[in-house]
Amino acid sequence: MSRLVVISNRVAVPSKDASANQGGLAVALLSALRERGGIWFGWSGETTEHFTGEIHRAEGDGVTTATIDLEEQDIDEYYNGFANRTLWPLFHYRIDLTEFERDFEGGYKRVNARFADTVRPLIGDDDLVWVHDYHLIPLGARLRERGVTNRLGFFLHTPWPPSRLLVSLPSHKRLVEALFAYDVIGFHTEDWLDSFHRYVVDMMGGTFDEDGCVVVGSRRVRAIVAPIGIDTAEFEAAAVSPEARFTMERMQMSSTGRSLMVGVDRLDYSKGLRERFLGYERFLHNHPDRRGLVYLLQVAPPSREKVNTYQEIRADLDALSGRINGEYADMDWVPIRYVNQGYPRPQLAGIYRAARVALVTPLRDGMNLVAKEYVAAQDPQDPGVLILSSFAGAAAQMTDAVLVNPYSAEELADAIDQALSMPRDERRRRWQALIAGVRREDVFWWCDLFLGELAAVKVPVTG
Ligand code: GDG
Repeated sequence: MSRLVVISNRVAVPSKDASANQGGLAVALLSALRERGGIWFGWSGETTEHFTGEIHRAEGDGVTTATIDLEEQDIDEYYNGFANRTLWPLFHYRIDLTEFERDFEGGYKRVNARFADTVRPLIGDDDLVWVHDYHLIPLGARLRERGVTNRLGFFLHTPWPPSRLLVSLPSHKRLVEALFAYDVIGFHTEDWLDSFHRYVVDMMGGTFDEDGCVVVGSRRVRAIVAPIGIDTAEFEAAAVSPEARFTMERMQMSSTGRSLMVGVDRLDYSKGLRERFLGYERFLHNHPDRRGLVYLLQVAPPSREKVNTYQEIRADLDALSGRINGEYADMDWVPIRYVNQGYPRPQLAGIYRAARVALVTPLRDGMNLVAKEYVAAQDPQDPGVLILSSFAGAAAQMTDAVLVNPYSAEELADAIDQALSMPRDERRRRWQALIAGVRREDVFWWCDLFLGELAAVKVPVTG
């Protein structure tokens, strides 16, 4: 079995501590690395005055990580710039928030070249190389230029936007051409894959060969759908752990007789928090009889705080939650508990289990793992209801959720009413269908699917 080299912007630190805040992706990649041997390479999260390319190696729990420090300017232009001010909003259909700065692009190119220079000597002849996410799209091409002939895979964790949006990026052609350095490219859904194929056919004259690979000139690439899952078994166990039980009791004690609805999202405009609050406000307006009997706990740990739009959304949500609470709260009830901190995973599992309803309503999301975690954490005898945006990648698999258009306050209000009134039989029927999928297509399945495709590439591309 070939060794694996995983490359992503940040590297997960291996840990045996179950309460460590490790998501499913980290768990799956670490387990693949343990099984195959290899290295996980990325940015250390630290800055340095002058980039040296010095590699910090660490061994832990059977996995080797290798990280590099970047300069302040790199982080401004590459991470806070091109990745999170240009590509992230553009890939989430938000041209209005997309910033087009040449400097950002310069930084993006420079950091991808720095990654290529430093990781190159760590790649052995037969290694599978798996690059992750929009931060590192050109990395494959930079590695090819440095003589890497290995099988190279790329997985995009975000949506792939329709061509009409993508072309607003001045360098869109170069970005897509760079993807042809990879052998396999993975997307979460058919929708994102279709948008990619359409771009390649319409804008680059691409065709398909007999194996279903897309061909442009002398280059061909296999683009596949590989929907990511969670570590379902681990999450189901976490939901009945003593820590989760304790959390549930704490939640129940603080809200006797009231139904909890939960939202858990990084504080990000793509997650539809503003629209969710407005939908909930509409629900309270439309259903005076329900006031005081339900509350929304929104967990929203801040992210990307150096980017202006993230500071703005934070201020906006502070004001909006304050306004809704001011309008509807009573002496013994507050409709929204809005919390800007994260919780350890077992506590999170307890919160999910205590919640009668989950509101997972992003305006656009590559997949959305919270939807799957919520399902995994439910009590099979008395499960809660998942309200899920049709615009999350997860909606393609989770068709037994209550699917909504997150832009419509009325639709959200109706969905909340439907979820709170749903009889136990229907809740169980929907949940059983959902959990079957979440168990079958877990994160290990996803990892095997992608690596299986990559390992099956017959002749590694040369040069
Ligand atoms: C990107 C794509 C795609 C959140 N709050 C806490 C906490 N979290 C964890 C959740 C979940 C993870 O963060 C968020 O994952 P999502 O999938 O919802 O969203 P992104 O961060 O935007 O991830 C997304 C994903 O990549 C994988 O491909 O699904 O579409 O945008 O696991 O539980 N974890 C803990 N405490 C918190 O308070 N421990």
